[in-house]
Amino acid sequence: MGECGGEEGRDGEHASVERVLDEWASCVSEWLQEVRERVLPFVQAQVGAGRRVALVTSGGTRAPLEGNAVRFLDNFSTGQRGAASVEYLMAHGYAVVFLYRSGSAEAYQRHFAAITRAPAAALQVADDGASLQYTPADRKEYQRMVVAIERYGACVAERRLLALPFETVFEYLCGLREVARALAAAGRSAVLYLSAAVSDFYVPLDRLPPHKMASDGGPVQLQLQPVPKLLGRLRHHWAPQALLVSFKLETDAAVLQARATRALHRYGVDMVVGNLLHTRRQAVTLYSGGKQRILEHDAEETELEARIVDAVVAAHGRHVSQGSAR
Ligand code: 9Z3
Repeated sequence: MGECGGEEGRDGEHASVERVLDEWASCVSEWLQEVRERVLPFVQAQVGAGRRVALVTSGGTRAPLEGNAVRFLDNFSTGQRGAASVEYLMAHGYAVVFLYRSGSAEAYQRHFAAITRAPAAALQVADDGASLQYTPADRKEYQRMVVAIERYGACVAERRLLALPFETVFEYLCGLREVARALAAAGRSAVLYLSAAVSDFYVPLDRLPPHKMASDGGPVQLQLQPVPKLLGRLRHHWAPQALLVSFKLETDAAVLQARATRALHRYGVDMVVGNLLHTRRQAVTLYSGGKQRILEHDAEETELEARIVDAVVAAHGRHVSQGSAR
């Protein structure tokens, strides 16, 4: 998967990365304008209130294969990691910008799914006709939902969560630049927590067939372009003072080790959270400052994301105090 992305390797690529993003930005201008209008006042309000602010990216990106797209190149991710992490960051007092793939898991609301999955017998229209009664089958699930509803209500009232849904890899990368630049105002109080699963490849917009590709003309050949690498832009240009936490997903443990270490050294990432596709719910490895630490899911009641967020918040505390000691 893409390095959401890495440092541009050669001189002169900086300008070309920005040019590619500018081109995409003009294609998603309405969406981006809305992001801009919402994110700037949000960040200013949080900085004014003296809060730490996190950007959490979540879910998979999608790249269209046609102009009027019926087919897409999509990245696997349920959004569970990102959505859960938002909740734990909020519990630590952070304000959060949640840039997530529409339709993937949402912070707090993921716990309400018990209602939509409930059998008809568990749902009844109340006597007043204006509300629903829900009889839970699973007590623990119900309690988690009640807590989530209360916390969701509190974070809406406190205006500490800004949720921005995206669809395509173009929206994601342009949105990432926009939000990161806005977060620069928070200096070292900002965290970039990049758990979205980002496509490595896309078909350039001017090479997309305008209409649905015919299936009766034999094999179709696709030429995929690599997605520009953005970690270097984030680190050195867009939000240089923020704590930068990137995620790495691989299917081979040796490759994971090599690529996670490379992201630290080559791109100046503060922490890499490494995981393997099939064990990502059981364990992650944290790589930071030449050290490695394995976090395991060891208690039924505690999500692994709570432990990841604890480690990130501790690292962020050190990051903030190193800044004030300068
Ligand atoms: C991750 O590694 C996330 O932990 C998962 C979470 C996507 C595995 P779920 O959403 O899964 O809970 O189902 N995210 C980063 C994936 C990615 O694309 N990483 C890039 C890479 O590996 C770096 S940005 O090259």
